[in-house]
Amino acid sequence: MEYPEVRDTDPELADALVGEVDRQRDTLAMIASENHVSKAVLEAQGSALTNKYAEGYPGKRYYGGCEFADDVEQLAIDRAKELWGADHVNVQPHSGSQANMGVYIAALDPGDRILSLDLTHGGHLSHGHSANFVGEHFEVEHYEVDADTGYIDYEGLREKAESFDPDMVVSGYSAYPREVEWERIQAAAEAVDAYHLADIAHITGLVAAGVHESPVGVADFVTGSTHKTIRAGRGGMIMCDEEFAAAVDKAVIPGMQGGPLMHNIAGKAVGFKEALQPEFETYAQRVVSNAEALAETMTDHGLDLVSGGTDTHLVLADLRPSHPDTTGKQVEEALEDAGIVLNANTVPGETRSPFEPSGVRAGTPALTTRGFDEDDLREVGDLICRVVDAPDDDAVLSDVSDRVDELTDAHPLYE
Ligand code: DSN
Repeated sequence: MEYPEVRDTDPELADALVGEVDRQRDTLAMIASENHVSKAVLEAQGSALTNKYAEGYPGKRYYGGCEFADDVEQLAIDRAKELWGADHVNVQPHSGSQANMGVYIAALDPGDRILSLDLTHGGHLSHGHSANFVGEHFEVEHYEVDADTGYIDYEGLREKAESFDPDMVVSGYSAYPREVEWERIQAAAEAVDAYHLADIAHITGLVAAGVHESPVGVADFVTGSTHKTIRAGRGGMIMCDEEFAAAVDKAVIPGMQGGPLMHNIAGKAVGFKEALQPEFETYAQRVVSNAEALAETMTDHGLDLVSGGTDTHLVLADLRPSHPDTTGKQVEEALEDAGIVLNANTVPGETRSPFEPSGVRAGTPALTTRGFDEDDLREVGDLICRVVDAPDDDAVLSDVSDRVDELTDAHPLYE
């Protein structure tokens, strides 16, 4: 990946592109929302479709010259339907947040009420944080995880739904390590005549592979991003029953977007085809077993994991019980120095600022793509714990960095 054309015209930019490929090759990508897409997905995203405007939908465009754009979008739609079993799929949202925006536009009026998980308990900005457009345009109330178990407090959710009387309940999370009980949330939403939006951004791949229960056919709307565990082109998508299809399509365009990013939709189509192959199920199972191995190692080392472990692709460690004087940010920065890239994260009952939170979140989708197995993840867990114990110890960071070099060499990327 040398980008010779870019180097010819813009060497400065080429340095950054090559630098990023090398960074990904030489470090362990453990940000739970990241993955390494295939070269085929990269190629599709870099195609001439970036030049094409195609407002509308396959067969009903506002512009001419859309025959190949139609083919590409239809392939993405058909493959998504097969992967997730949805009646209707819109693959045009530019991101997971915009997929959520599309659903709010389709189903709600400004000022309506949304009940969603608190951000510090694992939710997402686009589920109604006060600094987000959702918090500004809707009345938002939050449910939480149970303080003792770290699992969603389903009973508390049901009670909040009864007292708050929301128009929509949002489920699906960004930093929640456990299987979600979609049916219970659906029942709570139905009891107060609210819609249910399940945002499976993080677990699209796990759901497609049958490794996590699917909310499709349970919730009224299911949204997702397409580049996390599903490992396709970057962006978002909305799934729903036929009864909401017209409203969703109208919400996406003209409701909130103009021209779809056809090159990204091509990347989505390619990644979806890859995910339809039998190997993808094995991949998704390994993502989870690798996360379990990581969780066990961190727990054995004395770290406190929210909910005590994981059923998914991520772990969330609360540093306060074991390392009260160490923040997630310190750990994130020290680990990055040693070549392990994860993120500081707020934890349920957070007592610090979101800029210097008390937890760290780590995920296994990208390492699993590189071929890391459970033994590797046990070793990576050990390396992480060594840094958590001594984030300021240069000798430790240097040791860990050497071992990261060996691990990345043993699992090459984008050869
Ligand atoms: N930024 C993503 C994450 O890390 O969870 C969600 O949008």
